Amino acid sequence: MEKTLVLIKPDAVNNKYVGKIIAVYEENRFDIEKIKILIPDERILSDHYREHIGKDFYPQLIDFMKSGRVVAMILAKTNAVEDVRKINGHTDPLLATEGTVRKLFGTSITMNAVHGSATLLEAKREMNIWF
Ligand code: 3AN
Repeated sequence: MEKTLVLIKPDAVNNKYVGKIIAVYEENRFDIEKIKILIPDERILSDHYREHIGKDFYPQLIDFMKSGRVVAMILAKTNAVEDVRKINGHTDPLLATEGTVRKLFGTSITMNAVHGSATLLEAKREMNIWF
């Protein structure tokens, strides 16, 4: 079964959307293989977001991600990586399709509620970082 990493970000945890967001993945037939809640440190985040180091939004992104608790999950299903990306929606909640997690629960391009791995290779790399 294909696996991918999903993070529920501090904005969504603070807004008490964890249950609602997990329900969306379960309704889409994902199995929760692993789950934990943590406040990520700089080391985890700089590894996770290494492709963005040096970009103008990077400091803001890291400050936001370490500002509170994050729910990290490994979700499993056929075609898990692509399906999570579809369910999550566009990076910017304003541009996300109706019904997607980011449209429903995100508020800005930084506070966009969830992360899902971009590719199978990234999923393997990110699962090792968080679990
Ligand atoms: P996605 O999570 O949709 O794959 P990435 O990997 O391009 O998006 O970006 C990682 C995270 O960095 C996004 N989830 C978002 O929070 C933040 N981000 C990306 N682009 C911007 C931007 N232009 N301004 C602010 N934050 C951004």
